[in-house]
Amino acid sequence: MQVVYTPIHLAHDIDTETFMGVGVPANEVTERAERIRGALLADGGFTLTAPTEHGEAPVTAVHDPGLVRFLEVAWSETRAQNIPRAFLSADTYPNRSMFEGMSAEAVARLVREPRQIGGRAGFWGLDSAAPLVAGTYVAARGAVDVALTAVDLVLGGAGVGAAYGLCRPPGHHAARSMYGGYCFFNNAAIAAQAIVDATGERVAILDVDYHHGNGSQQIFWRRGDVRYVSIHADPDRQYPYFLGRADETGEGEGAGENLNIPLRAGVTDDEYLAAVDRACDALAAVPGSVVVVSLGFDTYGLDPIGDFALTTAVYHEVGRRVAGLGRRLVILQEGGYHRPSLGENARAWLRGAEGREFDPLPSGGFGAGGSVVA
Ligand code: OKP
Ligand code: ZN
Repeated sequence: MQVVYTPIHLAHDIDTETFMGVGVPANEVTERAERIRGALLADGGFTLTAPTEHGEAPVTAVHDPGLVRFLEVAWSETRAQNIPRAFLSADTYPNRSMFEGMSAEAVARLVREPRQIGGRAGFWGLDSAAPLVAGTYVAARGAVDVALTAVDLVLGGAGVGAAYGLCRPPGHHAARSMYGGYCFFNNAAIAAQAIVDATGERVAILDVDYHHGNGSQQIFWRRGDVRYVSIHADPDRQYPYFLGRADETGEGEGAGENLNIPLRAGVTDDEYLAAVDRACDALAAVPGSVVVVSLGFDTYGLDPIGDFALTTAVYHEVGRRVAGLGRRLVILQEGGYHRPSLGENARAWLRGAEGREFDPLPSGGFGAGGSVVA
């Protein structure tokens, strides 16, 4: 399988994030993508391909141009104001209650981007958990190019059945006009839109990251041409807290096109596979030839921010079942924060999707003595 990768992700180099106001070691770090790249190279069955530049048009097909402009200048604006900090996070968010009781006209007039960078970050941001540093914009654009190059490979007519985009930073929390949750641009949504535009077919997104992809859901909420199906931790106990429940099914043209499958803490391989089968039924019902997969490994039993109990073996089986849909697959990396297992879990999933056997490392999966395979 072809793996689209770029070292540009290294520019999004963060070591700290904030969690409930406290600085903590960052989860979404450069080592994640390097681990995966190392394990796939060591496997021998994967070929690394560099992305090609796709420009801004596919980004603004999905995102507000104002979000793009904000992300582009956010770091230099922060510098220009001599705000001493390792990364930018918002000062004030426009909480919905700030505008409570006002007419729609008043809200439309008053809710606008302020001038000060701490307010601008609040205007465009969901939370304080997506640290924005000097290289964030370049890396986020690079991740979009990775996703779109994976789309090119699959639509290219060379009979490619699946391609994997090693996107970093991830994307599924980013909405049309919002970044957050370690995500800046919604790689999977941009890919899905590009596939719709290129093929005129309906497209389905399967999101198997541990978290609900609120951004993908928002972008396609009223759309009849892109179905969003997600298996994730119940938002009653997990980020993003405010979306991801089973009764969110889409509206208008998109009514019935959004399927959320929230799961309890401690979910086992068997319970998870039952959810995958439900999701696959919903994907199989969509006419069209391509499925975009938002692939996360924060469902793994040892993940530091997840609470599922999945094993490496289940990823092979999930990949196998998803490939069993008989659709072309654009597989894009989202989360997964237990760094020692990331490479093996990705290798297992992608081998399953290719119809290759499960061949776990004798070390129990943590490969290369726990060091980054370069
Ligand atoms: C991004 B993706 C950890 C809080 C983390 C943000 C989670 C973003 C996950 N103490 N909050 O879906 O993997
Ligand atoms: Zn996640």
